[in-house]
Amino acid sequence: MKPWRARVSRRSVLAGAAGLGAAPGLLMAAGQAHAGAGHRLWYRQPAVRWEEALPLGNGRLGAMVFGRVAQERLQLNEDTLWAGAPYTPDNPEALAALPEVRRLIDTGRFKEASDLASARMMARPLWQMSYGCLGDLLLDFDAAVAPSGYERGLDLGTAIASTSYTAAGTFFTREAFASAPDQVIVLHLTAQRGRFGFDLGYRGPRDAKYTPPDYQGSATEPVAERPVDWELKEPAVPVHPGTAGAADGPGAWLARGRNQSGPDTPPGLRFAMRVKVIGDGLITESNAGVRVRGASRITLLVAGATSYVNYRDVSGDPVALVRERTDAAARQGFDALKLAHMRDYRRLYAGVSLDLGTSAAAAQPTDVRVATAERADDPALAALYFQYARYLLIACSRAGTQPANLQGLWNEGTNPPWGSKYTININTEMNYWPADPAGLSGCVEPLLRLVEDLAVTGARTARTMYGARGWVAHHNTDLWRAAAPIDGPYWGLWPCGGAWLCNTLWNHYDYTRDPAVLARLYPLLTGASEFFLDTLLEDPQGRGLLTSPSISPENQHPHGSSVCAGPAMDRQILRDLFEHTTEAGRMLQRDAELMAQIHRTRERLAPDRVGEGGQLQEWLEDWDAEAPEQQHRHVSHLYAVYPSGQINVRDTPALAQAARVSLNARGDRSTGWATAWRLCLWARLGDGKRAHAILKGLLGPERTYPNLFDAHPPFQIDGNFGGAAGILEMLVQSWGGELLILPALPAAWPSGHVNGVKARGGIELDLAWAGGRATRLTLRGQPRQQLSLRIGSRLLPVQLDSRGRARLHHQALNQDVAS
Ligand code: FUC
Repeated sequence: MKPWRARVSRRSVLAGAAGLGAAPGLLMAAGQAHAGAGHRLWYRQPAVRWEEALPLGNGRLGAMVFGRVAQERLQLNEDTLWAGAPYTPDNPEALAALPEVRRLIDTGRFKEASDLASARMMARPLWQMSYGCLGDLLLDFDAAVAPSGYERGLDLGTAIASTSYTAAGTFFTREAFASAPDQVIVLHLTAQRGRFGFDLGYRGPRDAKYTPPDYQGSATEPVAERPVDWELKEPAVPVHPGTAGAADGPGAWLARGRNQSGPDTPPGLRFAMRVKVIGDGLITESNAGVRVRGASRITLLVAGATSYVNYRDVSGDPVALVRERTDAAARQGFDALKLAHMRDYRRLYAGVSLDLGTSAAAAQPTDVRVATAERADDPALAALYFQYARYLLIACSRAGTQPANLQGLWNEGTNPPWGSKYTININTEMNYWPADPAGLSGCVEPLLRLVEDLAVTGARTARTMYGARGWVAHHNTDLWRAAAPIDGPYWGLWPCGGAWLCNTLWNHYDYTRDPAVLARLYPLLTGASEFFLDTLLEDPQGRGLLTSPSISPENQHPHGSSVCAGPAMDRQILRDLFEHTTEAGRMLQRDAELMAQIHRTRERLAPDRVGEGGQLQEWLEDWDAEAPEQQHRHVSHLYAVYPSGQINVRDTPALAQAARVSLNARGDRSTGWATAWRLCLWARLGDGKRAHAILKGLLGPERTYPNLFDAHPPFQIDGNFGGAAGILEMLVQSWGGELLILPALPAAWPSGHVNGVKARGGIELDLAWAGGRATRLTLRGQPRQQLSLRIGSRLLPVQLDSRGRARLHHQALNQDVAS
């Protein structure tokens, strides 16, 4: 089998995109990359900044690939390498302070309530532990010559990153992927008509300075216009003090280290990274690294692990793991590893396609498309962004791994923004918004496991800090499943993080209708509900049951604090939580009395209110117009519109109109994730034009980095996932017992198709449209399953056939259109 063919036929390019048809070792030819543009990011220059490098991941192990010529850099991550050790942050003083904090809130002394909560009710330590990184592998090449025909890319169809160029008459290729079946990162290098050599070194976890929040990506410096430094090398500074490395058998090198300490918490984890080099040429190892000379074909196999077993057990043996994994991979060899990787990856990625039309911009390198996204008409970039989000979720959240954190899996140093933790007052939930609709139900399992852990740690928090049954989690958690309020009352004194996670998981159940998920969810839902049965308070003015103390996430009301009772979001989240719990109880025929109590409590939650300005009130009081930050990024009180469906254009038009007023006041542009939320909200409200305008801003250089990572800024992955959910929400929606076809289709996407996406009730669908009208709809579900389709203002009942299929053509879909 030839490892490389310079001329690639159209057929084999497509086969490459489709995965298994392609010969292992096959790369796309330079200049032909755009043939697979629907599934490919590509560039004409190496990555200088971290946000230009291309991410690989098998759910657990991640790498950022820079594709540099004089020195390749693989920046590594392992999803359990966090700071600290198992710890208990619950503050026993909180229980005594609770009645007084509530009393101060009741009497309008919000600032004093916040000060008292700050002194007595916050977690100890006040901050959670940060996610870290596994350091870098640096390959210093022995002959660096300015190349010609340079190209690098990431094929989403195969999850393989590639780099190719010619230098001094030699044609060089590199391919890299993160294998889930074999638990290694693989980097394969070849040379034709020449040979190469390199020195492989390792740089341990550093306190890398993360990109400052005012970084504007290619808005200020289009990457394509920057002079390319082919000689660029980063200094191989010594590995950090806690890390030691040594030769570890033929062609192998092993690093061992300890994690960082965290706030008031000693380091409790050991980690290991092993790289094994196989191939031709002379391969020699020393304690400094591995040296390769005179090679034409080399494969690097990289494994990383920590001693983390679960949030209370850190007794694992990472050295044994990385030795086993790299040695087993070496026995298989590159071609077998690549084939197994593609087979495994395609199982998750294939099956969902999206075509929103194309334009001249689609032939450009990805960084150029981002730079021009707000000006040029590039519908295919939206489709690429959607598929990239699917790629990213597969890469950072697989059954058995940690869930996607604030940066998914990818983080450069030991001091990431917001600790790269799990912020559960929006960000973690948003990470999973597209999972089920976009056909990736298989990626949700880590979130379910995280909530199972939180239900244990959060029960201790509920007992210790509130004297309550059930479990609670506030606005953040970490690898150690800390559940107490952190950072300060302004951000942390919010008891609904666990409840929102439960609602997110309920959606997962509702899309899949998997009884095993329902069974695991039930105790989590009842526990989350019980906490609120014990802690909800009667509003002194008789408006219903309220949470107290709480906040409307991170937004200050006009009375000197964010601390308050009964913000709209809490009441909305609890309405969903209680409904999901009783629905689960009913289906499983469990705990009838408890279910009746939960149902009665739900009825007594204070309802949503419309304020003087016609807006949906963010707080129980009509404070919105005087709140200091009118364009605040969080739109917490619009939770009821999206992701929930409590407020919608069909059943609650007056509240939906109030939500529009609130959204208009907040503005369309915000941080990355907050822009994506606005996109989802306008789509849910049926305004495709507005949603599309917001999407263009999200895809532009101020909110998207050259590697298509979302820019909060800095990089935060939630915007990628929220953006993908929003794109799909413009085409297909599933709420209120209906399946909505093209509910917010913008004029900019007159024709297209989306195949393999999901709707509630275990439905899969393929949809095509032309001239802004649906032309074909195929539904797959259970035999004889009944559905309500909404197409425009028309409701169309459909029953699937005995095989669980239905096909609707143009005529049935457009009966109201005069022919
Ligand atoms: C919440 C947001 C911030 C940021 C942080 C990680 O606190 O308000 O914008 O996304 O999470």
